[in-house]
Amino acid sequence: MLLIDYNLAPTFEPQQELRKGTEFWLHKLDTREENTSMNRRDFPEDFVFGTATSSYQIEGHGLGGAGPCHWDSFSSTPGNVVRLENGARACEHYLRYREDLDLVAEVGCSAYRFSTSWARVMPEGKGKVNTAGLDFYDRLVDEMCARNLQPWWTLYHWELPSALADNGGWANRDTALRLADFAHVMADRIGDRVHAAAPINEPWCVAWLSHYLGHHAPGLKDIRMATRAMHHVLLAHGLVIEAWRGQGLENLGAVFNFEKANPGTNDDVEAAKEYDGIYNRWFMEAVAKGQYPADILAGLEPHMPNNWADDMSIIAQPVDWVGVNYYTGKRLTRGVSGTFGDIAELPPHPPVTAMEWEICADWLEEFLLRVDLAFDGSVPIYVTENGMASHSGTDDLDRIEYLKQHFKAARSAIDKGVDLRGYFVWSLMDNYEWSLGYDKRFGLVHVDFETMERTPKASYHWLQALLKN
Ligand code: GCO
Repeated sequence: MLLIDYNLAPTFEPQQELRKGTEFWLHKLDTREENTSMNRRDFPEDFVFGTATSSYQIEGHGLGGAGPCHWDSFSSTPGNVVRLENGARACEHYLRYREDLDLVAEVGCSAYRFSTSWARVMPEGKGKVNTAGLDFYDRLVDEMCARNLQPWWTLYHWELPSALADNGGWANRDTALRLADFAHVMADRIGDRVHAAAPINEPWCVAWLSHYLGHHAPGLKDIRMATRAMHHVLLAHGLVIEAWRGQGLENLGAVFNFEKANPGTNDDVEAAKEYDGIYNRWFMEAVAKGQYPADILAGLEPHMPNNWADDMSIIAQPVDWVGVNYYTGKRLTRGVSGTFGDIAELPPHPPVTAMEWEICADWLEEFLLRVDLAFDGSVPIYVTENGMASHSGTDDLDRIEYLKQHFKAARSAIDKGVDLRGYFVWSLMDNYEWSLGYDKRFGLVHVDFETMERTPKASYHWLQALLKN
């Protein structure tokens, strides 16, 4: 196995040659003809291909007796979400899940990554259960099994019940304990059929993005709340793993999101290192090694909850696999010199996606190698999310090219010895992209948000040809 010593200090890459702008990039391609350049046999036979979604983004939170969650109130507060859009209707997957699972099966995937809404199952976050909610997930899992799709379950993908938000949400340690209760109730019902499970989707988003940057619910910008959330979300991960093991569940993992931290200039190496520490190292090192990176802890320690170190053994329980959610990287500089966490982003280099996210498949390969190294090469890895938002409608040649490049990067990581076992495309269909509402379309399948009609895009057909080849 190739070992790379990242030494966790990013290096500055001068802008020798700007990658080509998206338009030029697209002109070069006739991706449909190039279909043959990649094929299913490039990956091991038992390699898992899947698509991913999350509950609040697709189900229609207004359906089926779900309780209010913090995304409902955050999105109804002006300035937080474009056009005050929310997930009340979303893709109406709650009603159309059979049709949606048909689409996953027909594209040729063998797995489907979904999440369970806490507020749908426990409208108050604890105690009384909404039977219709539990029944929904029971049917959903049955329908996956009926289509030979492995159910890949994420317990929590961000819709915190409002009753728990009222008590301080992730800044309150109690929320971690309550999540473990929810995990237990859910696993009692669907644990016998799920193929793999992870407690939390993207702890960085739950903590830093939502409590320090304020971009996601609850929209806080408070270092103390953020620090507590940084720890409690990991504690929740550990408590849920513990609860599930106690119930006999197997194949339990952790899903992290990663972003390449590039120094904007030669003077920005420290800023990039700090960004990398908060974003990439904090969560991964806590789970892999049971410790927080010292440079980041130095900034956060004054705000850490009492006796936090006692929780590290719960957090670092062994996992059976690690999920990598990867989309992009940033070019960073220091905002106010010397202030912890004050890091500014410089413009991305083209090509970029509709999110203005720089496209670079090499960084995916780098993270796959890095995660492998962090876990001492001992844990299977899955790409649990990767994909792009595009404005190109159903003729999404850009998405085909994006996926092709990233599949190749994944293949290359396997060649270098990474035990990569699967790849989930984000996302099955266009959906609610959080504070960016319904404009940012990540789907392999187009959704008309008026009629709810689903139309497979060119990328869907490309993937189908690849997987059935
Ligand atoms: C995330 C989430 C998804 C997003 C996707 C595109 O990474 O933010 O897992 O809910 O929709 O990543 O931003």
